[in-house]
Amino acid sequence: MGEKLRVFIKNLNPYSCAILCHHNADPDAICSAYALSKLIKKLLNHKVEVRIIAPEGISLPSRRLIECISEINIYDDFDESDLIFMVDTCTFIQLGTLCERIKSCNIPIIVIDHHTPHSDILEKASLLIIDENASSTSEIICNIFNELGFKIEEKIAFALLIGIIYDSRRFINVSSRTFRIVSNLIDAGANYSEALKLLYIPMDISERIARLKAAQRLKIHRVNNWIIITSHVSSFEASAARALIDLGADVAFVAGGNKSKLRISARSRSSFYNQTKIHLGKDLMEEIGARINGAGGGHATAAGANGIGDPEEVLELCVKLLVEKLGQNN
Ligand SMILES: [Mn+2]
Repeated sequence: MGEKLRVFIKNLNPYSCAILCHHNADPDAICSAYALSKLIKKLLNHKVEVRIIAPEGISLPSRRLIECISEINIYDDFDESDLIFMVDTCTFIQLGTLCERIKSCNIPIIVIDHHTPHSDILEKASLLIIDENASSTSEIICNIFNELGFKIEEKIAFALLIGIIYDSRRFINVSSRTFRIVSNLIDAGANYSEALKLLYIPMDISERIARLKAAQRLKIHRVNNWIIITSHVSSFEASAARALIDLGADVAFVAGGNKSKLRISARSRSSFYNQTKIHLGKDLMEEIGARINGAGGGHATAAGANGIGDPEEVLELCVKLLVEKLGQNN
């Protein structure tokens, strides 16, 4: 992959490059774009201008990131250039306001991504560097540095580490290959705890209070060996339900809003779903939604319903329904 990229860039010999990120660019997009900008400069013998462009802005964690790595400059508009890169972006639609312009331009486009490319990209791109087994686009950029024998400097290593941590959601579902790359980045000077600190976004005080109130008001229902928790808050019910799972519940139902605008948030531990096969969306919240003159649904372990009703009564109904489902399982 690295060699193909090197040959392509050397042959084209661009004097200006644009690296496009998807709209609301996340740390993986920003960090891979930053490292790629350094790589392009290493590949060419002359001075090349490289601009990182994030149409429609960047995400909150990305904003914290560029405050910390002050070298990263982000532009929001596209100027003519000799070569376009698209990183972490698998369809032109993700380019937001730049979509049509890029789609119809005559500039060569190189796509570097870890998502399955959309057909519009397959048709238009001059070179595709796709690795769907990679944890992140940052991981692919690391591989390219290594394949081409370029040293990864401390700042670049730090950025790439952040991209990998962010996209792998702190190393959930990664291969041994990712760990080897991360170990090399840390050896190159990237500070792991600094990277974690940078990605940590403190929770808003009202959300923390909602979580604490949910804990203060919780009711414990023990069914077989399952711990089912109900509680109510005025807002942040989804966050509160997640917090109750962290506290030790197997299933948590938290009501939010009020009688005329009731919201129920349901969460379960994945072990609960694996053992009982009770799908919170299909088996519970769809029915709860219908019973409270509203609608409900969601995923197996995270679901919700909206409607009308007394919070306490509806929570009781949730537990009753769940107990029935558990009974059917026995
Ligand atoms: Mn990504």
